[in-house]
Amino acid sequence: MIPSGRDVLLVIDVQGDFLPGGALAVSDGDAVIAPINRLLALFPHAVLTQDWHPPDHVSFVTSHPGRVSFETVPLAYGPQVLWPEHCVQGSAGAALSPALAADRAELVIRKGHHRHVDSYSAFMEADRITPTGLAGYLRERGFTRVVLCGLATDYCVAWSALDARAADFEALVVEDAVRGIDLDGSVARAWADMQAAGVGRITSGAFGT
Ligand code: VGL
Ligand code: ZN
Repeated sequence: MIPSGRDVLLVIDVQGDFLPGGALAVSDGDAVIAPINRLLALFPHAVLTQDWHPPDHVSFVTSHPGRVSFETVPLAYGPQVLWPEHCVQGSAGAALSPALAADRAELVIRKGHHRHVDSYSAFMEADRITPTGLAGYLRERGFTRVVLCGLATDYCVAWSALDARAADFEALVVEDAVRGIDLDGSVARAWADMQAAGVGRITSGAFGT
């Protein structure tokens, strides 16, 4: 399959803190970089995201004394997993991986920058009412299909894919170009939720000649 001018590659959160050695390292996370770089060379249009939190962000365990990482707490907008501090604005861990062939990307969306609201999704913050603006951008550019890859399968990739469908885009997740965090079966749940929402599953080898 050759990507068309209506296709956009959406590369989620390939940042130091999600890669081996990072503050919230995704197991085998660096394995996504080679297939993503191949896709970046093939797709005429690409958008990247960066998780981009203020130092006192509500998703950080350090903002909730007495709690531990990976615990879920109720917040005004719903349940929130507490994470180790990660992707703090301007920090080394928040930088895109230098191994990522990011130069041709046309837009970088930063998300999670509101102190009191998390944003796994590239489209909509966790309060489910604050848009990032990405849907409008993609629509105005004439894209109809979003091809997703990056980190992590069960959080930012899945939430972005589900919101792409909710915003009426076709959505495909590249299964060999994602890796998950997997808290209590969250990877299997994410794939089931995505399938139910009409998100397609594909391999990077399907793109090209
Ligand atoms: C992510 C947890 C917290 C992700 C971001 O990129 O999937 N996960 N912040
Ligand atoms: Zn985050």
